[in-house]
Amino acid sequence: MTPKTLRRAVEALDSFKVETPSWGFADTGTRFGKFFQDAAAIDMNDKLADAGQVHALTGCCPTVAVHVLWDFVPGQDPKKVTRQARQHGVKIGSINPNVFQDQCYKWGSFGNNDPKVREQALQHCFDSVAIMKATGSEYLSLWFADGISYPGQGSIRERKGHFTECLKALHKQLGPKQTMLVEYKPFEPAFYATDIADWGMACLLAKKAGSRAKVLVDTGHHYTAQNIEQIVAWLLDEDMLGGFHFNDRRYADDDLTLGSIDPYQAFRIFHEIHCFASDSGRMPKIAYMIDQSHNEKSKVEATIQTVVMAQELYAKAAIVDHDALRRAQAKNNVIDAELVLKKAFFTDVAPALAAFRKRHQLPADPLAEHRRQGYEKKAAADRNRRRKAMGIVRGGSYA
Ligand code: PSV
Ligand code: MN
Repeated sequence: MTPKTLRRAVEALDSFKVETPSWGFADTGTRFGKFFQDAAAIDMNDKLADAGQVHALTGCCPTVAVHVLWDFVPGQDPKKVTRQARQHGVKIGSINPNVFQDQCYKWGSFGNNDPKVREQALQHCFDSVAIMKATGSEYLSLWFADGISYPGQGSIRERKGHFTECLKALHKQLGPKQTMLVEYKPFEPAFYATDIADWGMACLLAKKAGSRAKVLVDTGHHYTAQNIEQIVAWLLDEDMLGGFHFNDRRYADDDLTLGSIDPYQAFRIFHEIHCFASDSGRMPKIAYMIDQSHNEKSKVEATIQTVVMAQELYAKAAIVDHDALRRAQAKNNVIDAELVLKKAFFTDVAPALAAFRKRHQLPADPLAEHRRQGYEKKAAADRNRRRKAMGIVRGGSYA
């Protein structure tokens, strides 16, 4: 790296934060079964401890995304959770309402044709805004499992109307510093017409809801050949990009570690953001989050691996020579323009990561340090002992 690119990359790393998901530390599975890990978090305190460990080692994950029904059992005091988070050196980040697992949502939540169910879903989201206020969270992150699985099953336009009304009502509850993120997904669990299937639908709904509603791009929620960075560029240009859920995929919403399949794609996404910042003179406010649930990899290790990969790709994208790119583009010099991107992508940014870690008194190799500390072994022993004391028996089929 040159002194100039080194400085640019370290500056970029200084401002880059990525949120970890509480659900990424707990036992999880596929719809065919669950495989348990001894070190998996049992409760909220464990999840926050794991998130704290990732932040302590990487210095870039100060907040934790929480899922309301998975993390906040009814009657639980959000202030207590906020205190627990602080004890583990992190803060509560995005609040994710859960309007998809209760039996009443069989036919949808905001898209349901029963006004009582829509009301129930709205009330849950209002309660989630109250949790935001109690925990000091800035983001309400909305994902809906709504949709229909067969042609003719429901009125697509009527469902769109219900979504518009509910999102508008929800937006009215937000405080001036709170943002509502609308996530889209083309498939699963509905398989014919998901109500918010793509970025265009999410963008239209967010615009109708109000100025504090933005789009959330989950990198796993696209068709295989889709050009995600183009979507990102359009959303940036419309001032509608609010956040990301990072993961990698080969086929569908596979929840693979970021960069494990296509690191160049994540680089190209980050490049669009840095390029927008360089053209407009302002770095947009974007909530970067991870949305991965690992079954085969150790959860904390996989999270550290993801964070380090995100930092690396973000730093590479930060050193793209925008002037050279513009010059090549102006002359329609396709090869040179492409090579500007390739040059940054293939630059070894290890010196920038080392400088960032040194400057923040972080371990030189977060994963190696995590292993050296024996965190996982200790967590497994403690959590197994507590499971035994609580009479939690795991095993068998999907639980
Ligand atoms: C849905 O697939 C999703 O991406 C949503 O963001 C959920 O909140 C999350 O996964 C749960 O893992
Ligand atoms: Mn997601």
